This record gives sequence, C-alpha cells and structure tokens, in this order.
Amino acid sequence: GAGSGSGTAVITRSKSQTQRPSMYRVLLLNDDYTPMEFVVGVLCTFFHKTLEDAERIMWQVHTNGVGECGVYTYEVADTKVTQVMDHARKHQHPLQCVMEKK
Ligand code: TYC
Repeated sequence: GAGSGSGTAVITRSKSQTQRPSMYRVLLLNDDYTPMEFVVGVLCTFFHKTLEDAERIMWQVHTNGVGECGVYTYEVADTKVTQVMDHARKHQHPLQCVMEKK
C-alpha cells in the first residue's frame, strides 16, 4: 500500500480477481451410424454454427474421428455435452459428445 513516507502508492489486486476461468473443448466423435444431416443439425442448433461451418466440422469428424464444436467455460461445456447426448439418445443415434480441458 502507500507506505508511510515512501511517497509511493502501490495498487494491489488479489490474484482471484484477475484469474480467467479454465476453458474446455467440446468434441464430437465419429461413429458409423449417426446420419451426417443429424450431426450438421446438432452443430447448427446447439453450437450456433452456420450451415457451412457445421458441414465442414461434420466432415472433419467423419474423416479424422474427432472434431471441435467450440471452447467454453466448464458449466457451459458440460451443459452442451448433456444437451447433445440427450438429443442423440432421443433419436436413437450413437453419437458421442465429450469435453476436455484445453
Ligand atoms: N460417420 C457418419 C456417417 O458416415 C457421420 C458422422 C459424422 C457421425 C460425425 C458422427 O460425429 C459424427 N453417417
């Protein structure tokens, strides 16, 4: 702080005030059965992708086995994983959605 007689004011800020939250990647995994259009729909509906981006990500997952839907704080990432898994189960598709710490 401002020490007696130092003539210097020191601004102190606690670490927690400036610490950014950990970020989490939400990933889609490929499988042999989920229709491509269903995956594109998931990316548009739950991750707010344009049709063009959704199609690019879907093909990336189809080709590489895995692809990134977005990067979010823990609570948002966890909610999206749950929403996608519930949606896939409801339509009886084996689509898998997971999150990983960046
Ligand atoms: N491989 C699937 C098919 O050929 C399409 C697919 C893409 C499935 C992405 C899942 O996360 C996925 N119908």
